[in-house]
Amino acid sequence: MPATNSQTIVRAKAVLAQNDRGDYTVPSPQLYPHQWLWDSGFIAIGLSTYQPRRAVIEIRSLFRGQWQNGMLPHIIFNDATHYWQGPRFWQSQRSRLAPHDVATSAMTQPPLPAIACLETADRMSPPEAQQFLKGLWPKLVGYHQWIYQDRDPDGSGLAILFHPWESGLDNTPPWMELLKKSSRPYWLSLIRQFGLEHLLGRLRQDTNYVPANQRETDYEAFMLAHRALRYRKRHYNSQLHLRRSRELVEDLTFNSILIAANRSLLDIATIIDESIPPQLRQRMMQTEAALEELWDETTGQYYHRNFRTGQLILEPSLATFLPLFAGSINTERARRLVRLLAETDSYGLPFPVPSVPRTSNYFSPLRYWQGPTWLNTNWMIIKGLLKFGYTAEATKLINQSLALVETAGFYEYFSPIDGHGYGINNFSWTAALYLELVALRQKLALTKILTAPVP
Ligand code: 9WN
Repeated sequence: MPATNSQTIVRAKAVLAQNDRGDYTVPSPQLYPHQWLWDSGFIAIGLSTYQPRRAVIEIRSLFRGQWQNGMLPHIIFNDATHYWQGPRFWQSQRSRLAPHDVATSAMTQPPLPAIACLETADRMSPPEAQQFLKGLWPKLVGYHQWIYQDRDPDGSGLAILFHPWESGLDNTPPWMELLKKSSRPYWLSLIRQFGLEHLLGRLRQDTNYVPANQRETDYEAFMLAHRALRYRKRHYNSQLHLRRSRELVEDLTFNSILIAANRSLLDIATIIDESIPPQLRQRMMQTEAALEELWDETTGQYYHRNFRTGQLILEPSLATFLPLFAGSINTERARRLVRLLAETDSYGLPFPVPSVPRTSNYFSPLRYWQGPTWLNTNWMIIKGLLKFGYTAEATKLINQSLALVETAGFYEYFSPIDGHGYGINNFSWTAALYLELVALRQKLALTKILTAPVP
């Protein structure tokens, strides 16, 4: 029996309270016991629906981890030891740019902060919002400047990612296709050749909490770790890594979110009467134009691009819909994406939106970013549909997303085939975005009433 909307609201707030560590919220006390960058963005958006001041604290605490060059790392560690890729794995002190008082990872994640700041400020009184946004302004600008200086050295407008962890969609097929063809340590190749991947599995901690068939494969997990260690070996010298690494990706997820974040930054500038440094503004415009280079006319979809070869990685994933969230694409492309979203053999499954279309060889309804439906990507697609005026489609997806949680619980992800919950339960962004989607549905309903013609 599905829970009612009001019961689930109460439970969502309880999940967030349980996972609250005072200044920030852990995604899951068992599986992810530290602070993550884009998680805290989504969590703040959910918190802002009923506790905007707590949302402000959530966002501010992300900047504890900011590196001297402006980078926001994807994880800020506390002293919890049961995360296998923790401070000892990263050793952020290998870089002189890392903060001294807190251990962090050494890569970023999709740039949610400006988006979360704007969403939160929208739910605060104007003077409080001004104070909050003004306080964070230099740090936010510093982060966006870092993205361009460090990750777009040739000035193409598209940010280059070093690792799929930076995209937030760890084992997404476009990255896995690239890494499959990449160089790997000889021991990993031998293990694969002799079918001994299960031995690697014993070294993992994530599978203590979630069945192995719902996470990335052992081989994928160790490929990901290996790639991070390569960067560590270079002491997180990004210039060196850009020169030497072959696996560099102009990632569609990251760049679409970057455009949305840049647009939020522009709005924040207007609210607090600040101006964006001219060079940054110019790069921001370039990203919007350059995103179109990731479009493939034949298949009518957007893709990731291999930075080294300049070729699109023609491996489908739900990232194709995120240019809607960016808001910068033309209406004809938006129309084609909306049509694709409804295709019942690929994305229009009973519990949408799957992270990979059913037609893909990678598709598995319960394996992490290779099939399941996630609430954060649904939220971005919903916002994208609204940006292009597809209110009926957005409302339908809001209802489907809320029903998923009401029926299955606060799981990390859900089967797009039968709606079952998988991954860890009581996952923070599922709870937070449930609350956000309830608020969004109310707002849409109100707008409909207010704009209806008077009889
Ligand atoms: C590695 C915390 C994070 C999310 C990512 C998700 C997963 C970590 C992991 O969990 O990644 O960063 O251990 O697998 O893929 O999107 O931010 O919820």
